[in-house]
Amino acid sequence: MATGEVKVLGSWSSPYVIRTRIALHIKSINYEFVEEKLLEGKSELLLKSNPVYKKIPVLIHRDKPINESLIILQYIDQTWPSAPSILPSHPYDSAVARFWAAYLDEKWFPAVISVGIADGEEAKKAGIAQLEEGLALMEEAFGKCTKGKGFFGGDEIGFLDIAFGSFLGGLRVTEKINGISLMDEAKTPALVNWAERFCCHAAVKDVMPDVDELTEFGKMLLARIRAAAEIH
Ligand SMILES: N[C@@H](CCC(=O)N[C@@H](CS)C(=O)NCC(=O)O)C(=O)O
Repeated sequence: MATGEVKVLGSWSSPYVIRTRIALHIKSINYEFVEEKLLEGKSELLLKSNPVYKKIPVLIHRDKPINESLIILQYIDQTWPSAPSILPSHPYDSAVARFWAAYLDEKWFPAVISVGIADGEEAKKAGIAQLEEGLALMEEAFGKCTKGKGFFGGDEIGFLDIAFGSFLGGLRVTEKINGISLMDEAKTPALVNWAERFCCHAAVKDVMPDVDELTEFGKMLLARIRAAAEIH
């Protein structure tokens, strides 16, 4: 593939960017990674490529931008349809995977952020309870999706593995900062084994951020969010 044909605008810490990179690795697609330094301001290329949300990731394929990580995953799967596929081939399995991915984005990950920026113990407790409830749902969903295999996608990493696995860094940071254990052997044994397999996978291991580094970054980001909330 010609150099410059595929570009990813992103940053090392973003779970949504990690999704895009894992999908490209699964399909063995070479790409150029263009690091966006969001805290220092957004590049012209980002503003031009994602004028609606102005967010990363952006996948640029043959000079055309594709936005929104879950849409990018589907685009990658359709554009490079050779095995391994990312979305389940059966319409029902595909619908279930997309349902849980939307749940994680709309409900569960916002609870991770809410724990980070919680104002007081009560708000923090409520966020943690939401996280635990969500993990219990995902443990149950894993049992149904995996059909006795290693991943939500079966024998190989699929759409829901990528959507959920990209949030493992944020979950571990939350556990570390708060001195709590949320995904553990006692509560979610299947997810613990799945997470270990996922993080060791060849398509994943080089893009999963180091937990200590992500914790430092997360603390700085949360402080900025809190400060901004106090100002406005
Ligand atoms: N729904 C989007 C979320 C992307 C997102 O929130 N990206 C963050 C980085 S983790 C971002 O670009 N933030 C910049 C901003 O909000 O201005 C997706 O799935 O791609």
